[in-house]
Amino acid sequence: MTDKRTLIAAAATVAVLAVAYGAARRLGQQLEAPGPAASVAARPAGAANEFSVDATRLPAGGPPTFTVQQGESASFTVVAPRSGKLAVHGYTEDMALTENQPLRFTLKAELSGRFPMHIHGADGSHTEVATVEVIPRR
Ligand SMILES: [Cu+2]
Repeated sequence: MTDKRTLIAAAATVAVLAVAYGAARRLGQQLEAPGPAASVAARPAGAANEFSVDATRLPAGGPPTFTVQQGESASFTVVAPRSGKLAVHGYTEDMALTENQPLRFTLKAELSGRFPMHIHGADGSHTEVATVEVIPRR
């Protein structure tokens, strides 16, 4: 190796080490920097909005109410005692429903208010199985 090449190699090594040292210092400062503790515990929007109702055995107190904050999404699973259609009036079109087969769907809670979830049975029955309550944004 010539002296010139040795010099270039040494300069390159110094440059790489300088960049690595700077990066390590910055990383160390980030790790030590105190952050707001609350942000760690913050719940991601919509994370807990999963609801299910087994309409083959509704609770004695009546159909459940599922509460969602306006702007969030919610997922639902419904098991029905009869085939037909399921609708959340004000939110969804009729969705095909097969007896004892879970129907899963998601909606984005854009409108606030109370919205009945009905089974429109193929036998002509009309049964409320839940209410979706969307709490208005403040
Ligand atoms: Cu209806």
